[in-house]
Amino acid sequence: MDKKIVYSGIQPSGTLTIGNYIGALRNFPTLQEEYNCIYCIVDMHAVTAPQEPKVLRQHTLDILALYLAVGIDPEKSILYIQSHVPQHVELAWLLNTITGVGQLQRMTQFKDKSQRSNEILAGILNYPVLMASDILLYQTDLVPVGDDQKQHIELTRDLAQRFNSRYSETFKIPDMMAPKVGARIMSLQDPEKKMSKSDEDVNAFISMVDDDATIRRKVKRAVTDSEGVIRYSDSQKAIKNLIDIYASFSGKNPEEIVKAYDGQGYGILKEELAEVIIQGMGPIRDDFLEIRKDKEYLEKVYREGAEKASYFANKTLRKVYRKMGFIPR
Ligand code: ATP
Ligand code: LTN
Repeated sequence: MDKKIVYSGIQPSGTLTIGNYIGALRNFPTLQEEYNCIYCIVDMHAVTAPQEPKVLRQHTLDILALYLAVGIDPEKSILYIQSHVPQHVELAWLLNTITGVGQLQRMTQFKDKSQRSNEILAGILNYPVLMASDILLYQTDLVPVGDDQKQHIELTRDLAQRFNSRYSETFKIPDMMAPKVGARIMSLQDPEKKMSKSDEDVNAFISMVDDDATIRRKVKRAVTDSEGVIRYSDSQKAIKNLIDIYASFSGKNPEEIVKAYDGQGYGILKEELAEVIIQGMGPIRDDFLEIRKDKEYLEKVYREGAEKASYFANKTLRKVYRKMGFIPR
């Protein structure tokens, strides 16, 4: 039997955080041993928020370098930039014709993002339709993403089912795949909010490329609470989040960590947490800094990736056009 297809994407909307790493990126290289993996840099999604052109270019190449630094092998997986495969946008237009506006307005990410700006842009509303196209173009079986993407995956499944029942079997119905621990890492400054690379407060997140001193400083400044007790409980969200990060990097489970720090203060937990993060991120950061210098290699990877991705994307898109009644070229 053919290997299953895994598809995921990350937006070049900033420097990746340890939340992106734990919730998604970290699992990508392991998956390539068992599945046919396709990993994308979703630049068309990133422009739904204002981007400085020069910075967008840099972030796009940096994410590619990070994909490589965590161990994604371009010989095993397809690595490419979304805007290099225009079929994504073509399919998104077609899927828009079967998507309810009400359905899009109910997406929590849309509600959050539109509340924060005074003008609601159509791109933010349509964002999940483009994401559905990314996934459906490749007949994806599994989508490794963090918890925040659950609603978008449900919409993707819904659109695939709707299309299939209207025009006959065309798309595979994908499943979401979230990590057991760390599917939702919270902000270090506000444990009610998810850690986000586009947070204005740089102390709210640890970037994958922060240096050791910055990591120590940010962990030290992380908010805690006045209880002074180390417990893994929803009533102590900030500490719970620090324990989740600790667990993800150390491989220990939250109960073991609570036990190890029983009766100790937050200071020592934070100090050791910083070291655990440094141990986990340090080697990746160093590889990243080397890889990002090699512009020719990066170009080779994304060009070859786009060529491979286009082949599969075309195959699905031609089928979609035919089923909908368009005249073939
Ligand atoms: P932004 O903050 O710019 O809106 P983002 O970091 O939420 O972006 P992406 O870059 O597209 O969004 O996310 C890439 C992957 O990282 C997705 O699979 C997403 O679910 C996951 N992810 C993002 N934030 C977290 C988090 N705080 N905890 C766990 N996983 C996360
Ligand atoms: N919406 C996602 C990023 C994303 C994605 C995808 C993830 C765009 N297209 C396809 C998985 C598969 C986010 O905001 N994290």
